[in-house]
Amino acid sequence: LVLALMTLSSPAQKQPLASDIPATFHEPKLDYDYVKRVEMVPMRDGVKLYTVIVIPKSATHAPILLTRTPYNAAGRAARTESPHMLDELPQGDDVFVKSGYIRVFQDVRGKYGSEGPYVMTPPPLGPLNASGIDDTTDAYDTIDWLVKNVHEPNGKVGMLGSSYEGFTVVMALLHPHPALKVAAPESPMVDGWMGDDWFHYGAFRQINLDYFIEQTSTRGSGPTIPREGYDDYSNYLRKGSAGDFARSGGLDQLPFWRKVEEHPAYDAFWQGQALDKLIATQPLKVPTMWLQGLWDQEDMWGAIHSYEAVESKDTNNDMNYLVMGPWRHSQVNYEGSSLGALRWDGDTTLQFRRDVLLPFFNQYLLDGAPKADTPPVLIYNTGENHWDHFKSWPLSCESDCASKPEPLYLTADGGLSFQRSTSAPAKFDEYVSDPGKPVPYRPRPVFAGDGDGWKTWLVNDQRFVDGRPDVLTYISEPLTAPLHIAGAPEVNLYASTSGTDSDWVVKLIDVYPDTVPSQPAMGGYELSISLDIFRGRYRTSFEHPEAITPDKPLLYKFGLPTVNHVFLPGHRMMVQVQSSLYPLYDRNPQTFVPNIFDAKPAEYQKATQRVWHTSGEASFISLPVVH
Ligand code: PG9
Repeated sequence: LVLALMTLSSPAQKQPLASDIPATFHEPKLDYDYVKRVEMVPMRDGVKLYTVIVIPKSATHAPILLTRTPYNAAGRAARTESPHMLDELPQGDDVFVKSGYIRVFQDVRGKYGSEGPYVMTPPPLGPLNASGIDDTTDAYDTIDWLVKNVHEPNGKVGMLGSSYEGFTVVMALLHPHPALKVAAPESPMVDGWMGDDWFHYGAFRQINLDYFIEQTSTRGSGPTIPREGYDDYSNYLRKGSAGDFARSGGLDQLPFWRKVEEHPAYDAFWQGQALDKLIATQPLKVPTMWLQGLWDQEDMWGAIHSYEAVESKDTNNDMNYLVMGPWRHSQVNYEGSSLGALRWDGDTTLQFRRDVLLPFFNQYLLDGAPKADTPPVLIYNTGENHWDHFKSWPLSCESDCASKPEPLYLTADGGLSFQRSTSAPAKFDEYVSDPGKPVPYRPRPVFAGDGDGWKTWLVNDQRFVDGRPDVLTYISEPLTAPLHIAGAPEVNLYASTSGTDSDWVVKLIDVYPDTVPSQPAMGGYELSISLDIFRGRYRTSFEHPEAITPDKPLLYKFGLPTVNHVFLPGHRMMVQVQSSLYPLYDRNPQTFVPNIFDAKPAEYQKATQRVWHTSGEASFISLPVVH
């Protein structure tokens, strides 16, 4: 009995709970139609890059399609967890998956799984980079490893990728590996100062401060700058200059932001990494299809300027190709039957990927594939709603084009005319630009998390600012015949400011008829087909900014983004002029200061802005009209 009582009162023997997580777990992948391998691929300096290789199980003698990314190779190769390669890989890979390609994504050095230091879009080897390593050597070493170490391939590699991934394609082209047979830089970041992500003609795209912190505060994906409110228009305004906003988010700890802050002008730092200039120093060695959207809200400069820079060296017309679709940034890899309120004739991105991109890649990569019937230039006609095939581009230019541009004058009565007026009723039109109330670039509230609002802002109905006292509007009579423009319109704005610095924004707009029976909501729509901003201090030199002489009409001459557009009968042409696009671009204080990033609150001053019509100073847009 005593023994029994002792047993009952002693504490129970402890039994640890068995873990529900086994020591190892193997996903049954027998029914998968692909195999995914991860390799750390060694570069010439010993640094290893994280590389995901997705191989169709049916692959024999297959080509490789390579993308080098700062956006997480593992994630890029895992859209869903699916046994089917078509679902697993990004939507835009569809045509390549169906054709049996091996797909490779690789983290650039320093991001996600890759070793080494990360540098934002690192400058090519040369005066700005003495390390012996850049994205050209990394692409070269990667391709070399892939063709030697992946067992199933046919030794041929194609590269493609959009935006930053497009930048890595262009870098690979500077000194391509012999196995790189074809390339498609999609909306590549090429010149961060002139017109891609960071600046446009010197005006800073301050919303990228979030990108700097996301990309460079950590190896993976970092935070964004905390906001006080929902509307970024107010959030940025409250902070002051872009520099103040950056400092409030702790960006002064980030070397890339400090580089940008130290180089607000187009000095050797930016010139030395402008890839359109570098790629044009020698003929292309790899057939290359430059492509971008006609409303590309991030990288509007890179593809078209690179294409134009190398075209004269493409003497046999068989290396340099241009594609411009009716797309937002990177839309080529998604669905393409609409953009904002605009509806296209079918899924334009799939049409392009299936009928143009794939045959082009197949020609160079698939053993025995037929020669593709690739048009040298393929551009969507955004007015008539169809693809146009051209032999060369542009169709209208000052020399070597069948048509010459024509000046479209901003007339004193708020009109537009191809005729220069001999007696203008007023010398100028004027407005007051108040940096305390900048013109929004899209309707407020500007919520940073609203991805769709960002992706479609370039096609917003511009009636949301038309009529503001700080926006000038010039409009033509309704057209009686179609008017085709094909090329880059050029702004020739004779303007004065009462300040000593100023931004000038010019929009070329297609105004729809008052009623559009097929799509009633488009009645009277003001569709911007080309717009840009120019920072006045760079009027005479992008490298050496100068204060503007107050109240003196001066010429501001700059190219607008390329268009292929027909203004249809019944439509009207419109030009709007304003001095801010906020908060996408930081405010010009309108007082000349050494560095706008450091402008003090008292330096932000109202200015009276005038657009001139007098005979020696008649403002016009040079329109690339096609006859
Ligand atoms: N437009 C983005 C980017 C490119 C290059 C540098 C920084 C940002 C992108 O979509 O990748």
